Amino acid sequence: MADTSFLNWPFFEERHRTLAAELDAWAAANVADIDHHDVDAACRTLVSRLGQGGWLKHTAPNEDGSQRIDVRTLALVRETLARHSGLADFAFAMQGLGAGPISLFGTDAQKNTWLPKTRSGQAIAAFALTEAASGSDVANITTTATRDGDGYVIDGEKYWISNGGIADLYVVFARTGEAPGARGLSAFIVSGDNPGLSIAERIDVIAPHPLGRLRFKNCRVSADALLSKAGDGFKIAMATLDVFRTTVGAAALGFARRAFDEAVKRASTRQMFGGALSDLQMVQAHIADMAVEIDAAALLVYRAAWTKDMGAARVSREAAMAKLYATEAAQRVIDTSVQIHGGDGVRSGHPVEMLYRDIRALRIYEGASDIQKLVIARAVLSSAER
Ligand code: COS
Repeated sequence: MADTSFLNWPFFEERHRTLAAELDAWAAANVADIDHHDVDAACRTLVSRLGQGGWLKHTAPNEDGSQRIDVRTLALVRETLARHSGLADFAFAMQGLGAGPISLFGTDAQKNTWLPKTRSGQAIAAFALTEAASGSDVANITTTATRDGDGYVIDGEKYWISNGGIADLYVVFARTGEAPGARGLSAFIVSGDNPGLSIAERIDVIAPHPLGRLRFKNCRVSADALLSKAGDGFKIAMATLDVFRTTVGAAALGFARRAFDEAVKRASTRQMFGGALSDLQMVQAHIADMAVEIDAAALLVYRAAWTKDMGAARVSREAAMAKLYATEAAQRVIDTSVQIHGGDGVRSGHPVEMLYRDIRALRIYEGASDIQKLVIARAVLSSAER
């Protein structure tokens, strides 16, 4: 098992330490045997196992409102799953992100309809925000939702939607036009079997997972599919990302820890120049750099998670710092681990080769690194103005 001394930091409680140990043992027994050749089937199996194992309950509060989302728990689960399997982390994360707007903004009826199913693994969730021309620029969304009788009709396309093609529910962001730009968007819950929703394209990427382009054509939803109020869509998206961006940093941290463990194992056992690779000071320097970056990333991730759990209304700055640093640092750590492994590091199917492919998208999705810098700079400048 990876270094767990960080669990003694003051950000954590005993329940977090217990959960991390139990999940590590569960993941070791439940994710390694899954065949990844059919990613849709693999994801369905993972969601089902994660539900049966009781882990998905952490992605959404209970229907009676007795439990809030605990961001430290979400982050620990993602970090732990990511050490074992990128796809297991993906399956868990998307249940959280897809159901996140319902957990945070849904009515009791909306929560009662969907959250028991996403928590148990009976329904797969997706977050449909991005479009071809509005990945980073959310205020530029062109998909429309037009009022029609007592409901809405959605028309347009959504691009790069994780779980697109296998999800049972999509939270869809569309322009309702209360005002130009960010203030004219709304969020809707759309069932995967809505006849107005189709999959226009499935997309293959370097770390395969279910991903698609969605087409909405005369897609009718009732008024009770609307989350919060018309015009609140942008804030719903940002508030959801405030929670989940921290957990992207946590997943990157899990990838980095695995790459680090593999590098240390390799450096200690590989014989070269009459001794172990780890006897060489240049290799020791790499190991020191990796160790520092991992601890720095963990501090930022769990600082952001703890701040949110302590009741902060907004953690945009902290979450952006956590995601930016942890994903960029993980890329460097994994690249160094590949280097320490030599040829084996680029052999298809080797753990560090898989990590090298797994990490790249994390610097792009849920707000590219450049966007995180924008969020951080805006927060700093606006507090300097005050
Ligand atoms: N929580 C609540 N409200 C928020 C918020 C948050 N985290 N962030 C912004 N808002 C509010 C602002 O306060 C503002 O409200 P008022 O109009 O009442 O003042 C409104 O939302 C618009 O905010 P802003 O002016 O910052 O919007 P911009 O269009 O400039 O966009 C960025 C800001 C670029 C930061 C935003 O579009 C973004 O995060 N983009 C990346 C999106 C992303 O992660 N895409 C990936 C999709 S998921 S794979």
